Amino acid sequence: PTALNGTHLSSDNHSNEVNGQQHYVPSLSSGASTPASTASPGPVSAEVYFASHVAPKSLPENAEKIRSFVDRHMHEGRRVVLVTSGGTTVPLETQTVRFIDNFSAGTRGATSAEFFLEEGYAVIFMHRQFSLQPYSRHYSHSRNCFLEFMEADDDGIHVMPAYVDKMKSVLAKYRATQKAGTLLTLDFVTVNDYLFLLREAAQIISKMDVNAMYYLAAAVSDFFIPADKMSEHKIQSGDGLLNLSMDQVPKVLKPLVNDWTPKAFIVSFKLETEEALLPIKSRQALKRYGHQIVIGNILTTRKRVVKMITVDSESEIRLTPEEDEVQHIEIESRIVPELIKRHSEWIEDCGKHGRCG
Ligand code: PAZ
Repeated sequence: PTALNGTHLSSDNHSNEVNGQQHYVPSLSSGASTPASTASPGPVSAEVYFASHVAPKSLPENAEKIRSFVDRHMHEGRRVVLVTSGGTTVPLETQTVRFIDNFSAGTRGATSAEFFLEEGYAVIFMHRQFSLQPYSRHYSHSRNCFLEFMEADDDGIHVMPAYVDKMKSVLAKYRATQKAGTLLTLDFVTVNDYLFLLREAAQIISKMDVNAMYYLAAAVSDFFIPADKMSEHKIQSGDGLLNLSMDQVPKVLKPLVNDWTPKAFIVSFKLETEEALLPIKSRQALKRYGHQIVIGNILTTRKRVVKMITVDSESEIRLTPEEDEVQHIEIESRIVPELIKRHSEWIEDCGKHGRCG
């Protein structure tokens, strides 16, 4: 889902004369819900996208970090999982004042990363800047501000006794992960940052062969404004309505599966708000991209129910009200072990048949 804060969208294309300057004013075209929109030409290929967009400046430095992380853990015989987390943005202007955001706090990704680490995986945590992160997530949310857990007296500052056990346990895991060097965090903001970083990471991780898993929980924009059509400066509000026309973001799962990292075990997420659409869209994705699992979730119930869908199976993980509300079990503690089991089967099958999938 996509939200545009404070900006009204309408459905006619036009360009706009502001202060004698011609500004590109995009128009909204999101299919059936916008009857006046032009017919969709479909997404450009990933190849065309990468050839016509500029890579983020941080890419070479991040590539180096990924390379040495992967080399080290491959050498030490660890499996690697790339977890994507949080939402991507779509800027409306090159000098960005406004942008469209995608819903995701990063809870799914950050929580899952902790469980992968506990199970011995090395984790590349590719997350939206300032979204939740493993370990710190327990205290960084406004409802869980760390100041609420502290008290001060003449001896200094302390954690309040009621919270010591939990904080000690989180801190111990955090320090152990730091010591082991099993967590690499990399951030993105825009969908462009995300696409370039994912491709770069996948091409490096591909040397892990079947020992790599992808856990694609980020909420990635479906529509964007191509660089050559974007307004350089802040779009002016003087003329009233803003009309947006957006292209479809290329479907990079296909080259990810087929070209960038063909032997990895790939899990994607599908978020819907209509229950009936979830299995249909999940199966469509599996068929279209040929990866191993889609985890389907509904916006309002995502913390207690998910569906795991493969080409020939469908199962559900559901927390009971007792588990959810009283024991505060996190559903990721059930999702991750199940995926690790399936990853092991994948590795075994690939070894037996000499080919994967
Ligand atoms: O980060 P969060 O816990 O708030 O939300 C997680 C999620 C719903 C974004 C994730 O589980 C998901 O479904 N990601 C894929 C979204 C999509 O279909 O684009």
